[in-house]
Amino acid sequence: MISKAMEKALNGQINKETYSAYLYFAMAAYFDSENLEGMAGFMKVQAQEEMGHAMKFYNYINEQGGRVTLDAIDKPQASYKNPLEIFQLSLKHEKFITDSINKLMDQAIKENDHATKEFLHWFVKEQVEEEDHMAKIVSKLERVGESGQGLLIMDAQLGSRK
Ligand code: OFO
Repeated sequence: MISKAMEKALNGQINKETYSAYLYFAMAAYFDSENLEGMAGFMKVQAQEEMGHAMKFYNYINEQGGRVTLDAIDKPQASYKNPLEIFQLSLKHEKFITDSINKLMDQAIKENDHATKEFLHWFVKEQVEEEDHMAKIVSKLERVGESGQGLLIMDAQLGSRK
């Protein structure tokens, strides 16, 4: 069993993970409109992973005899300056998610909720990877600068993500 406060907080995370998926789909749509299919493909895979994260919370709440309740999803930004801005925003967003996971962990510790702490460990590790992944892409795109050729190489590289 989880507390009512924990149930509410975990439901809040379902919303954030689903918003993450929506945000990355919006970014994919921008890339598709710019004919950067590799980057679009990368963001589609990312969006699917985020739905997987939302489902982990969904399943955990149910396993713990809680009630899943879904809230409205915010509208994501639709237009962007360039690929660098998109990956900078992605990194910023992942930092926001890390902060949210850390707050859930703080709550689980405060409530002495060992099962939820165990469940959240996967996300603590996942966020280290997510931030590292986005930060590396930002750094490469900064080096690419205005080079069209560099951008196409990055597009091909990012498109190889399965
Ligand atoms: Fe991007 O890790 Fe979930 O939100």
